[in-house]
Amino acid sequence: MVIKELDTRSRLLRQTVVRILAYSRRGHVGAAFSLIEILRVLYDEVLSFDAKNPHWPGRDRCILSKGHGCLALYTLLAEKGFFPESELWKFCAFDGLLGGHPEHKIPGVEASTGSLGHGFSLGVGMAINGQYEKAAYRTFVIIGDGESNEGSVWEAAMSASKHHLDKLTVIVDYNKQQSYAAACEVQDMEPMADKWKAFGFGVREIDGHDIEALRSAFKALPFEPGKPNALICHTIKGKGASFAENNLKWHHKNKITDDEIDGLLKELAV
Ligand SMILES: Cc1ncc(C[n+]2csc(CCOP(=O)(O)OP(=O)(O)O)c2C)c(N)n1
Repeated sequence: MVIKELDTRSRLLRQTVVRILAYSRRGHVGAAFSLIEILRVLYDEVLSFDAKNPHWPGRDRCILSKGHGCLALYTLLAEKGFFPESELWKFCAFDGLLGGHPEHKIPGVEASTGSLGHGFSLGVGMAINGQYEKAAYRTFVIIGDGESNEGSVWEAAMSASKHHLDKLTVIVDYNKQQSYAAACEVQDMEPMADKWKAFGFGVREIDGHDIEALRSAFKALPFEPGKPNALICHTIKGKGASFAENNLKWHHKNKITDDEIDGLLKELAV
């Protein structure tokens, strides 16, 4: 799988994440950088939403189940106007809106996540509700490959397939890393695509940093009418900063230094 060079927009979004870090000095950098293109294409081109009316009933639902990647989500939500940009600079501050994991009270956040393995079940519930109400909205849930070790993910998958939830899409941020080891060493999820197929999903695999591939995958939904969708995105944890890529030390950072901030910004220069 060829991972393409990052374009200007992707670099600028990552720069915003780094500017947040310059205030907070902490955060899950690798998990956020892995996700930027997935969230960017969703919020720029795919999701229906009204940032000034976040609970609009017709909105598409989008849940970041791997909630520790929230620096990427907050960057997009602020840019779209769900809350003032100034909140970004108070990430994890006592007087700020944005904590280290997404909370439902934050405009644009559909579900509180961070305890891995729950977001997909919540999304299945929302999709069942949409089906029951014959609503047009779609539901998207982003999970991690490490998160997929949780049995609850697969209970949700069985239920999604039983109910033929073809307006539901699970997006797997498949960066092959966990918090403190390679995903295959902790609990290998291969064969990933075959697992989702066996659970009754229509499946597509793409490079999760390739904007065109993401666009065309979302346009192709549902992959197989009558089946829920699994979009497996091959990604790189820490994508965009060479020293952070696939480097477990960048899963979560405490006490980020000025030199580290400068190093990140240098690599993300446009
Ligand atoms: C139920 C639960 N167990 C453990 C953790 C601790 N934890 C936080 S991130 C993480 C790794 C997750 O890996 P993955 O889903 O692949 O996400 P990545 O950071 O690689 O994008 C773990 C185990 C947690 N948040 N929730």
